[in-house]
Amino acid sequence: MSKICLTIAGLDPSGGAGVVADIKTFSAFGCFATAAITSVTFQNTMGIFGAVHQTADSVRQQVQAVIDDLGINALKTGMLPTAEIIEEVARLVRDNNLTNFVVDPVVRSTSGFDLINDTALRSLIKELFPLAAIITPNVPEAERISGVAIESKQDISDAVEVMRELGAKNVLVKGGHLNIGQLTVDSEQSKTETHKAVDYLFLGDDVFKFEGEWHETTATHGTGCVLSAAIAAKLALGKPLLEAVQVAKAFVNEAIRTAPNLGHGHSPINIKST
Ligand code: PXL
Repeated sequence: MSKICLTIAGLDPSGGAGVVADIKTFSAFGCFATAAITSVTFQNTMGIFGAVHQTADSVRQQVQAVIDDLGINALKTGMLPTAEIIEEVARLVRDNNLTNFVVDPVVRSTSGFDLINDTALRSLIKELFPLAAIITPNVPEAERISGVAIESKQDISDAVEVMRELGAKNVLVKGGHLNIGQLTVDSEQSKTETHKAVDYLFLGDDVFKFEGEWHETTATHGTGCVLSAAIAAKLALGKPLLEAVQVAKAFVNEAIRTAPNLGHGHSPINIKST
């Protein structure tokens, strides 16, 4: 029997981020994809030009229809633009005892468009953090949520401590934006600077470090969406959180490495079956 995954997120009509990216990711992992749309955005690889948000009632009816018929093995949230939608999602998760819940605390698009307002962000923290199996902020998101300016590993730990005080259980901080320069000495004894994309997973009392290769690329549109969807898919398949994150990280790395370079801005990444 297929495992059912649900994404509750925005529509990016150009297909790189939001529910389209999530659906492709769920399918790539062999799960059956379902989707509820929180906002119709107008965008392409160059930027976001506007959005029309759904009402809380629209989101409730979309999600409830899926729950009542198919059931859900795992879900993720992406763009949740209003406090009303967030409160409704929290009610749906609580009332239906939904588990394997991944919260991607989407704040801003790669191109700099605000995808949530301050009131809604406060509500997302209060309502959804305690319900989530894991939250997956990138560095700018972790900074905005925690109020900690992040420049080092210690800053990340401090930010995670604040996020845990705010109700988060497990936290994956995506360090792609951190760009930690590391001086290494190559075979010719000349110094070259290399970058690593380092993510930290705070899982219970443990911290796991994931070092991915750093891709000097602008093809990063939708990476956060795909990562959180991949984690949800593995949880739906019954895998533990650590394995889910490991596999999801490798999946995104490969998708960035083989990105198709479409459009004139930030290309989408290459979501394909494993
Ligand atoms: O990656 C954040 C994100 C989430 N959801 C939607 C988006 C974006 C970024 O562009 O468009 C719909």
